[in-house]
Formats: sequence, structure tokens, C-alpha cells
Amino acid sequence: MEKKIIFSGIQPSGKLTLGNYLGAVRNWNNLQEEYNCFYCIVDMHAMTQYQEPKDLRKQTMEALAMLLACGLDPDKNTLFIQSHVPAHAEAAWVMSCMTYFGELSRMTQFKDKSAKQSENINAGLFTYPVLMAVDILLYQTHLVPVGSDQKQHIELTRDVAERFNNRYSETFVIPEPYIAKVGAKIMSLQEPEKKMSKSDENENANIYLLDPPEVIRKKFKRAVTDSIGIVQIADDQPGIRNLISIYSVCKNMTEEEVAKAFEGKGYGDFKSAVAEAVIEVLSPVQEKFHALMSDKEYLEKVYQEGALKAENVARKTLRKIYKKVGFIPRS
Ligand code: ATP
Ligand code: LTN
Repeated sequence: MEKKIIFSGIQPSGKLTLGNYLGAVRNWNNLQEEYNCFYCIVDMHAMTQYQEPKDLRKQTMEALAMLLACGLDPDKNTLFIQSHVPAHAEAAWVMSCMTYFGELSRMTQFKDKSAKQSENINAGLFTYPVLMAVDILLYQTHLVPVGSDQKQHIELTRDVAERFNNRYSETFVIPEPYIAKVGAKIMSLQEPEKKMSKSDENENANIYLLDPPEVIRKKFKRAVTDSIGIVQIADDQPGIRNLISIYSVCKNMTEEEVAKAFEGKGYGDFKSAVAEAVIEVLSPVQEKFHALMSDKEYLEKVYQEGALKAENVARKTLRKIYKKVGFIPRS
């Protein structure tokens, strides 16, 4: 039987965070044997926020090295850079003519980001979900492993794909989101009602995957909690709840087990334990990352081969799309 297809993307819009790792990349590792996986560094999506060209180049290479350091094997997965496969941009135009203004206006990521960058509410920020839908649909994807913040975008992808299938005939597989039970939404360490996000300007809010141990310890020490003083799972303790979920994913325990293990302990002890658990998970990743970054040739080989593999699949779907909508094939 053919393997099912997985597609996911990550923006090179800054340094990768613990949220990206626990919510997304870490789970991608467990899928590489059973599925045919495509993982894309979505540099075109990252442009919806202004990026200095030299930073974008650096962040793109770092994101690729980070995916490898986190354990993705380029022989088992297709790892590639979005702008290397022009079919994404080409199909996005067609699909944007099948997506309604009203649908895009309802996207919470658009609303959040427009509020954050009110001086740069560009058309790309608005049509971002169309490009994301195309990323997914070009590969005839069955499952999309993401953090829970992306669920709405996947619902839109399904709606647009169904619309196309109904209008023109069966063309796309309708994808499903694949969201982990724990770790799907890691919150900011400073404002625990908000998700941890790599584009957050407050460095203390995020744990970056490359933070050295002393920085990780310091950031957890400063993490915002509450004055209740009990380590327990409670809605009015979002800071503690976030730390419990971080610890539980790092240690492979349920949240209830974590709360039980720290019963009667103070926040200081708990925060140090969380910091050590995170350091233990990140140390081997950091070591591999640094080794990979000093081997540019290898990284180039990975993205070049990845682009060829991705292009083959994407071109086929694009050809189908063009034909079905009535574009005349050039030859
Ligand atoms: P930006 O701040 O630029 O929007 P981001 O940190 O939200 O970036 P993305 O590159 O957009 O990260 O997301 C990559 C993957 O990481 C997605 O699957 C997303 O759902 C997941 N992810 C991002 N932040 C978190 C988080 N705080 N908790 C769990 N998963 C997350
Ligand atoms: N929108 C996603 C990144 C992304 C993506 C995708 C995820 C772009 N294309 C395709 C899954 C599938 C984000 O902001 N995290």
C-alpha cells in the first residue's frame, strides 16, 4: 500500500522557539517511517513581515539545519525551501480566485498580525492562507502536523479544495489537521495567555532552541506565574499550566503525573526542574545544529535534492489545476 502523505511548513521568520519544537517539529520525527513526508521552509510566507534580506537568508539556512538537528532524515523526508519550487506561487494565483474576501477576513492569525504590524498590513498577509493551502494541496496531502494555532488555516484549505473539486471535478485530496494532545500550544513565558511566537519582540517571553543553559535557567526563573503558590492544573494559573505542559512533553509524562510529582513543592523548585528538563532535551539538538551549520555544502545538497523531489510532485498537480480551469497547455 502507498504511504500516506504528510506536509508541514515552518517560517524562517526568526529563531526557532520551544513552541515550534514541542508543538510541531518534534512530532514530525515520529512520522518519518510511516508516511511520505514533505517539510518546507516557507520563506515566501515569512515575507509577510518585513525581513532584512541578509537575515532571511541566514534564518532560512538555520531553519534547515535545525530541522536536521531535531532528527529529520533527508533520505526519508523531502526537506525543501518554498521559493525553490515555483509551482507554489503559480498555483496560489488560481486558488486565490477561489477564496473569498470574507473567508480571509475571518482568519485570526491575520487579525492578530495586522494588530501587531499596523504599519504593514500588506496584501500578502491577507492572502497568506491561500499560499498555505496551495503548499498543502500541491502534494495531495492527507495529514498536516501543526500546532493548534494553524487549525483554522487547515479548515480553510479543506473548504477551498472542496470548492475546486466540486467546481471542476475531483483534483485534490482533502487534508486533515494532525495536532498533538500535549504541547500543541506552548504559551509565552511573560504573557501566558498568548502563544509563544518567534516574532515576539520580548526575548524573555521565548525559549529559543539555541539558548544556552544559563539563559534557559534565567528565563524560567523570570517566567510569570501567580500568587496561588500551588503546582496544579487550574484555569486561573495559565503560567503554571504552561510550565506543567512543557515539563510533561519533555519528560514524556501526563500533565496529571507532573502535577502530582510536584505536589507540595514551591514554584522556585518547579521552575528549576522545568529548566533542567528543557536543557536536557535541547543540548543534543544544539550540538548537532552547530556541526551542521559548519557544513554549508551538505546543507546545499539537502535543499537542492529536496527541491527536485518536491518539484516533481508539485508540477504534476499544477499541470492538472491549469488544465481543469481552462488554461491552454503550451505544448
Ligand atoms: P511567527 O511568530 O513568525 O508567526 P511562529 O513562532 O508562530 O512564527 P511558525 O513558523 O508560524 O511559528 O510555525 C511553525 C510551526 O510551529 C507550526 O506548526 C505552528 O503551529 C507551530 N507553533 C508555533 N508556535 C507554537 C506554540 N507556541 N506552541 C505550539 N506550536 C507552535
Ligand atoms: N502557516 C504556518 C506555516 C505554514 C504551513 C504551511 C504549515 C506555511 N505553509 C503548510 C503547514 C502546512 C504557520 O504560520 N505556522
